[in-house]
Formats: sequence, C-alpha cells, structure tokens
Amino acid sequence: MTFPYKDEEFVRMWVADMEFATPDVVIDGIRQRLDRRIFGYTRVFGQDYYNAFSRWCMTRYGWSFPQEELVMSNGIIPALYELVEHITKPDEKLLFLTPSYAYFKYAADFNQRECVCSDLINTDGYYTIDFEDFERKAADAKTTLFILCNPHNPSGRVWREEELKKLGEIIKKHNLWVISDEIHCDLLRCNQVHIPLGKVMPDYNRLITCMAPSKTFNLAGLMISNVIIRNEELREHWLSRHYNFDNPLSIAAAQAAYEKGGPWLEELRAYLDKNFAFTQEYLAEHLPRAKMRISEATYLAWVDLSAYFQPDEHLPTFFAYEAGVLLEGGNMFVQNSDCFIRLNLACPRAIAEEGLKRICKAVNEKVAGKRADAK
Ligand code: LCS
Repeated sequence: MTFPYKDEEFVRMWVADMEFATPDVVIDGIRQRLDRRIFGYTRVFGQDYYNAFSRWCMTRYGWSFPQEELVMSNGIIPALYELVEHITKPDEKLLFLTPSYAYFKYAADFNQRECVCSDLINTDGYYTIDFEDFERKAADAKTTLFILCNPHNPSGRVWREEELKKLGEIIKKHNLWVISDEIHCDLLRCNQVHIPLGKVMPDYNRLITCMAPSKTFNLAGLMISNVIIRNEELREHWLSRHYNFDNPLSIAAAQAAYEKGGPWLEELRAYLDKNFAFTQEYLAEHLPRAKMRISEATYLAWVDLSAYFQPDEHLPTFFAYEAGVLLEGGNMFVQNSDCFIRLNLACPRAIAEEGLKRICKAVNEKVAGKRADAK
C-alpha cells in the first residue's frame, strides 16, 4: 500500500508493544548473562526462574502454582495454536468472548476448528459477559475449549471475582477445557486488582494459564512466556513436542524483570493512568461524540466512533490515509467491534497527543466534508 505519509511520519498506535525502553534492571540482567560468554543449549534448569516468577504471582495476585506445571513457550500465540490442536478434535468447537484478540480465531482457523463467539454486552463502554448466551454456547457438546482473555483485550476489562466464579461454574458444569490468557495482567490501572482464573478454580484440572513478561516489560521480541498446564497428560504431550530450550538472554531478562522490575512497573502504571485520563479529556474536548471509558487494564484505549462512521468503513485504512496514524479497529477484533478503534497509549504523552490531534482532525474534517456535500 502507498500512503501520503513517509514511514517515519506515521504515529504508531497499533501493535501492542511499547515506546518505552525496558527497565535498567532487565538490561543489567541480560548484561550479566552476556558476560558469562557461554550460550550453549539452555533451558530453565534451576529453581531461580520459577522462584522469581512464582513470587511475582504470589505478591501481586496471591496465587501460586507448583513448579512442575510451568512450561516455557516462545510466545503465547504459538502456545495457543498448539494447545487448540491438541485439546480439540477436528469436529469440536472453540468458544471465546467478542470483541476479541483476533489470534484466538486464527488459532481455530489454523487448526480448522469452528469458532463460537459470545458477544460481550456494552453498557456505556463498560463490557460485561452475557452469561445466558455464554452458557448456551458452552452447553453445546461440541464446544470443548474456552479461551478467556483475562484481563480482556480490547475492552480493557478486569474480570471481577463474581464474574470469574460464574464463568468457572459454567466451565465446570460443561467440563470445558479453558485457556486463561493473562498476558495483560500486570498492566492494571492503579486502582485495579487482577485475579487469575486459576485462583477461583483452584482444583480444576483442565485449566491452562498463560502469562508473560513481554507486554509488561516490552520484551515481546525476546520471545519468552509462561504456560502453566495443570493437566499432566497435556503437559507430557507439550514436553514431548518441545525440547523446551530457551534463549539464555531471554531467560535472564525475564528473571531480572520478575525479580527487580516491580518499582519500574509501578511508575509505568502511574504514567499510563495519566495517558488514559489525558486521552479521555482530549477526546471529550475535540471529538465529543466519541465514547471512551478508561480501560481497567492494558495500555490500549477502546474508543467507540459509531457517531462518526458506518459499520462497513475500514477504520485502520481511513486513519492511515487521512491522519497518518496506524491503529487497529473494527473487524480486526473478530466481531461486535464495528466503528471502534483501539489506541495504544504506551508512548510518551507528546506522541499520544500528536496521534489524538491527527485522529480528531481527520474525523472532524470528514464530518465537515459530509456537511459541505449535503449543502
Ligand atoms: N494474547 C493476547 C491477549 C495478546 O493481546 C497478545 C498480543 C498475545 C497473546 C501475543 O502473545 P505473544 O505471542 O507475543 O506472546 N497482542 C497484540 C495486540 O493486540 N496487537 O499486537 C499484539
């Protein structure tokens, strides 16, 4: 595609990674490992990594898991692709809540499994689960796997204990496998608390929890993430297909992040809170019919532009051409997402401001153009 902007002129508010440097403690961890100068085949052998990550989970979420349940993956996406293949049979279906991170659907498509979507209910920008609809879909004997995004990308919801318990009851009743993708769980607004699904379903064996330092510490390119598999047979299967070798620098980075990255994360969260408040105020002033509620988690703002666009308009293309802003939106989130854009606010405020300025200008010019056409 060719755009009226040069590559360096775009404001990037799309892919979910950050414009912030990873913390010094992580760089120091990598450097120390680098200085050992031996990079042979490596895996998470000792206790140290488990100790660091499990302490992180205990301190922040009051949740722990046995060491043997932890396996490593090069990412959550590859884990999803593999788990879907192994857990579901070819004629079985996979359930998730929509709007959704599209890779849940891609994991089904890749494995030629059917998807079943349960639309979230949007009340003034606050998304809740339609439990009746969810249970009806969960009750289908062919639905065997549910992928939960906890917290939820793109709505930013942090699921409350009552919601997780209700989901847990339905999951149990229908004996579903469940993958709880908790990759965004560290990125909470300062007044929020994350609850791992594993904490409200402590004895449920068909549960897999995915967490990673990648979003939290801007380490996605190091490709290291945690998959906690309770079911022994599934875990054995995973281990039989993976050597479970990992990049030694990635292990060092992740371990340092979990051991020493807490204070940096608190600063990041405070900064993100302000970016959200700023964005909400900016939109209220310059694009008053846009609806945005501050996300409870993630660094992603989910903005309803239905007052300005038709459902069939491709918003990422519109904003790339008309505003020089790269963002995600509309049917990139499977369904129940027409006329929404998602803005990545993990950037310096000046960049967010420039992006917002361009977004508002482009929409206001579109509206003005329409009015002029009408005359
Ligand atoms: N799961 C969720 C819910 C995500 O949001 C992402 C990244 C991943 C998994 C990817 O995990 P990885 O394979 O990197 O470990 N989300 C992105 C997004 O919404 N836009 O760009 C990336």
